[in-house]
Amino acid sequence: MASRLYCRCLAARSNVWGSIQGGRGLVTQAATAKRSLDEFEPSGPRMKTAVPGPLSLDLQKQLGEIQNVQSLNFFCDYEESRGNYLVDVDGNCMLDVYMQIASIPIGYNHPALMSIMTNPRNLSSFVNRPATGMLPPRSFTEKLLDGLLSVAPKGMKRVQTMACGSCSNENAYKGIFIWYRTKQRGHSDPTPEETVTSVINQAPGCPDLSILSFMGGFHGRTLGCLSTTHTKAIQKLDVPSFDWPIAPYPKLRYPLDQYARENAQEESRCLEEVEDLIVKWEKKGKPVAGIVIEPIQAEGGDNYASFDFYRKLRAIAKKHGSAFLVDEVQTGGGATGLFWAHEHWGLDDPADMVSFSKKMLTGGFFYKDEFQPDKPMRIFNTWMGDPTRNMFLSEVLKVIKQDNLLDQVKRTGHVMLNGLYDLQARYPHLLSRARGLGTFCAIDVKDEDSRNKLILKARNKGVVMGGCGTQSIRFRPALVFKEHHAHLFLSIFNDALAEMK
Ligand code: PSZ
Repeated sequence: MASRLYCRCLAARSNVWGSIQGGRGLVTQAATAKRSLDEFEPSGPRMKTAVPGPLSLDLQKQLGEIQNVQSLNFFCDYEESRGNYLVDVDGNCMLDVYMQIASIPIGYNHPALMSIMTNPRNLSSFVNRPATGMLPPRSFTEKLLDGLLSVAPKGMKRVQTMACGSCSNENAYKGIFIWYRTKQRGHSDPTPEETVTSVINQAPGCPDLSILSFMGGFHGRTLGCLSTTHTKAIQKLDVPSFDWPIAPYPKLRYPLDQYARENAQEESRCLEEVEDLIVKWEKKGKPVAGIVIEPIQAEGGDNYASFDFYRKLRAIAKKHGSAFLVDEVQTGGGATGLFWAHEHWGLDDPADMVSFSKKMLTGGFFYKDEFQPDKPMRIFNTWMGDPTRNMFLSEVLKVIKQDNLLDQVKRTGHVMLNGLYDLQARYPHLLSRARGLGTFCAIDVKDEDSRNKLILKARNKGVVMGGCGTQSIRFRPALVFKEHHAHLFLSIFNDALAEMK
């Protein structure tokens, strides 16, 4: 199936690329009728310079004149990048197991996505970005049904698109607060006092409600979300914050089977603390309207809790009348082997809201019926997403289905995790705590400095990886990352490890 798809799309695309690019790059490949992912992309990394190379450094200097470039790694050549391989401006071709911070679902320049761009019937969608809350295009509902709602988590038939992960969570929180106040009042009509005070940031119009979050969680950097983000000081420093409760997230000891009893106790301790905090904040006059949590704390260091922990947390939210919001911005879209990571938990009582972005290509959140405000423009902004992103997502979902990519993820994830176990046995002084679900894997390095060195070493050997937490390396390949890519990655990673002192 995969080969047929690539063949068809490349052929369809070749003319357009030919006229735009004068026969360079992708067109040359189309002309020779490459038939599969393996043929579409390079057979392995190809390094010409250290990374960043001279051209990257030059461009970085230029950009540095107009903005902060301290987070910049290197400049990329997206036209030349293919599948699992990212090419930089110096012509280095690298196997990408980080994929733009976990946000590329089916690899670079996937023909199915290129064909959306080259279809002349889609032109007006790209040229005229609509205010979808007021003036959506004809196909808007159909595309949502065909795309996002075809993968809606259990218990949810409604979805609101947004631009990015932060604004998805930000609006989900607002939906929770509106739901909570409507529930408290018994209806949604404000008193005259509420109406007046809301405009001047005072109670009762702006009530003291809270969202409970977890230490080590990351939910975005906008002002509301930032109050629920607790990863690094640099993300929070100097910015005012809400006084909202922060619960401890379980710190599990590895290997898990060896510490089953201790870990279960640790999870119970955290759940007790959640209940205590809910009671405390209620007493303080800032009731917990909602609980937000990631299925795996990603930015915070790929921290896991058991499925049982999450089921119990869901029950606690219900017991106290708090909404339960699962942030699947980083975990959603298939990388854990199921489309949504929280499906692994086997909840009887579904979550109330699920937010997404990254691999879903559009931000947004699914929600239960009762979380829909009954008045217009309570959850609203200019674009509320982008219909062209929904078009891309529909294609991605087709490819996931046609090419059985979730099974692929499970198979590759198996190779990755076993390979990481082997490496940690071979380099016990450097590596520990290999962990993962599907290809959503991570490993710890002995300290932050060694972790950073290892990432740079591997990059110069042709593998792009990312860090998370204080000393972890996280793996976030695309869903088209196959077993042979995993073997290749493990071998290069091994070479980098062998050179570490
Ligand atoms: O440093 C940063 O701002 C980063 S690096 C990776 C992310 C943010 N991830 C974004 C993210 C996320 O992982 C979870 C679980 N929730 C929300 C967000 C925010 O999404 P964006 O970045 O699209 O606003």
